[in-house]
Amino acid sequence: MKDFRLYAITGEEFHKGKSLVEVMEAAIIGGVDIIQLRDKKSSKKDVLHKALLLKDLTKKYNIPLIINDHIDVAIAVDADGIHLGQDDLPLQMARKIVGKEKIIGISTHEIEEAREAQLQGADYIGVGPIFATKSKEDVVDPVTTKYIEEVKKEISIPFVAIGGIKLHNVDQVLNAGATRICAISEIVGSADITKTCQLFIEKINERVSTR
Ligand code: 3NM
Repeated sequence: MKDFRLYAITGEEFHKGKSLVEVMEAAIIGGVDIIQLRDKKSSKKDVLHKALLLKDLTKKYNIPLIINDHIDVAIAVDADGIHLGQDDLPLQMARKIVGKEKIIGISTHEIEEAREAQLQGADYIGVGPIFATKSKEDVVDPVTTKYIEEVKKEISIPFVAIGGIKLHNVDQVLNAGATRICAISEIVGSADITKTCQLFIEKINERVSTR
């Protein structure tokens, strides 16, 4: 897959009245280069509707659209990939359904899960939650930046740090060796989404170019 730096996941509970497309477009303009539709509450029909809107948007800006969990929706709208948690369909089964061309991302919370995801052919892994987060239900305790260091040492597929990452603490995440950042609330809940993303990108570029 094409590399990315800033990954935004939808979180409509933070949108403050703005539309899904408005929020995600502001993020893309600010430098987000991959987006994920994550909706654990809506009906399948509503998720499909949102996926179609985001498919148009990501096509316009030529960036990948990833769908969380709903493999059928991902196929129906010809999204670029899917993202799965540890309790979703196992990677090998998902791969049978979506084929080799689609991106598959897996959430991992410990090194054993990261190893397994790599072994099974994940295209990237999520590494988190680095800090405490209220954006995900039943989330495990923060894994801290130590987990980034472990992954950095052992895992060769791309990884993206996630969970409680804000402009004020992203330096810690980058210092630990992450080169890709993912956020929900700090991006979609921001009063100035484009500016927030630009500041994230500046910080990522500062660190990553010196590595
Ligand atoms: N997955 P925020 S943490 C969706 O650790 C998600 O796998 C996580 O939201 C993981 O940026 C998380 O608002 C929530 O903390 C991220």
